Amino acid sequence: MTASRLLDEIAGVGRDRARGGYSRHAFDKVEGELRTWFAERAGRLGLDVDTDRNGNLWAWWGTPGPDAVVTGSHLDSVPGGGAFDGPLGVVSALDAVESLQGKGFVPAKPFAVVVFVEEEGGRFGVPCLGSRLMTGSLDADKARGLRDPNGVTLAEAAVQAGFDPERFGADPDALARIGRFVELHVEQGRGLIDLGAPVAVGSTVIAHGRWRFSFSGQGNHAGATLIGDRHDPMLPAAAMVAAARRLAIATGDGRATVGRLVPVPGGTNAIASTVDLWLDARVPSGDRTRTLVGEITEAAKEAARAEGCLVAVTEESYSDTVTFDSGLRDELNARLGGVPELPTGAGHDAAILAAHVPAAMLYVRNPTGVSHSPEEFAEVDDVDHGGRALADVLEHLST
Ligand code: HGY
Ligand code: MN
Ligand code: MN
Repeated sequence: MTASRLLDEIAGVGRDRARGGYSRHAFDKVEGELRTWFAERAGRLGLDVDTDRNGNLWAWWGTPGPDAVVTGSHLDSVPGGGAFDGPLGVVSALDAVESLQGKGFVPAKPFAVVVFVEEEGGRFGVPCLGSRLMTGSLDADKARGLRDPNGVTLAEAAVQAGFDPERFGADPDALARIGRFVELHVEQGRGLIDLGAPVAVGSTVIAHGRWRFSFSGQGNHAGATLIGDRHDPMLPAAAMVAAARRLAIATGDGRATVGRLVPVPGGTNAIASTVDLWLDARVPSGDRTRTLVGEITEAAKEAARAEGCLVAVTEESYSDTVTFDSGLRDELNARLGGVPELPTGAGHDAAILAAHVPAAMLYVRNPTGVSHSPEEFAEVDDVDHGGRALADVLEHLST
C-alpha cells in the first residue's frame, strides 16, 4: 500500500476540532489508536513488533541484531499540527518495506522500522522524549516527573496507557543494534519548492531549545486597582515577547518564538498573579543560541523590575547544532542520483541519534513550506516519490 494510502488510513485519528489539524500526544488515547494501527500494518508485512523500555515501537524485518538498518520517525504531533510531520516518515518506511518485499528483496542485515514516542514534546514539554531517553540524554527520573498542562505526570500517563515508567531510561542494547538510521520527513520550509525538486538529503539541524519564563506579581481586581498600584506580570511577559522578536532579528538568522502563554487565574476582570510562557529559541550555532536567550532573559528581568514583579527562567530542553554523518549523506545522495542537501531549523529524532550512530534524513517537498499547522502539505506524487526514494536507499544500505 503506498505511503499516501497509508496516510489516508489514519487521516481521521486525533483530529482537533478546536484548533484544526491534529493533536496526537504521548500515552493518550489517540496515540494508543495509532500504536494499534502501526502494529497491525507492520504485522501484515510480517514484521515482529515490540515496544522498548521507553515506549518506542520497533517493527523488525527478520531477527533483531547488530548493525541494523533502521528507519522511521514519530506519530505524535504538536497541538493542532499537520498530517505529515512524523507520520510521513512512518508510512514511507512501511511503504518501502512493502515495495522491497514485493520485488523479492531480503535484507542482508537486521532491519527495523521504529516509531519514537513524543518527538514533539507536545504534552510533556521535552521534544524527542523517546530518543533522548533511549540515548541516555534525558534523565529518567526527570522524565517521570514531567507534567502535562493538566498536571498529569509522564509516569502517571504511562501507567494509564499500560506502560511501566520504572523501565524508562538509557537503552544501550537498543542503541547498539542500530548500524545506520535514516528518517524521512516532510520538509518544514520552502527549500525544495524553490529548488523545484521533490526530495532532498538533510545536512544540518540548527541549535534549539525551550525555556520556561515564570513571571509573578500581585493578582487583583481589574477595576478597583489603580494602574499605579499594580504589579501585573502580564506587562513584563508582553515586554519579553516583543524583546524576543527584536533580539532575534538582531542576530540576523536566529528565531525566537513564544507560542504558549498561561496566565493565572486567567479571568477577564482579574489582574494575573502569575504568567508562565515558553520561549523556543534557535540560532545556527549553540553559543549564539545561548547568547540570544541570555539577552532575552535580561530584557525580561528588566521589565519585571520595572513592574515590581519577579521572573524565574528554567531551561526545559536544549540541543546543540547537529551535522548529519557526511559518509551516509554522500551514500544517500549518490544512490538518489544527486539531490539537494538542505539544512533545517526543525529538530528530529535522527538528530538525537546522530551523536551515537550514523544518521541521515530525507526531506519530501512541502508546497506550502508551512509546518506545525493544519496547512502543512505534500502532494501525493511527492509522497510516493519519497517512499520509493527511501526504499531505494534502504535497499542499498541493507545489501
Ligand atoms: O520543534 C521541532 O523542531 C520539531 O518539529 N520537533
Ligand atoms: Mn515537528
Ligand atoms: Mn517531526
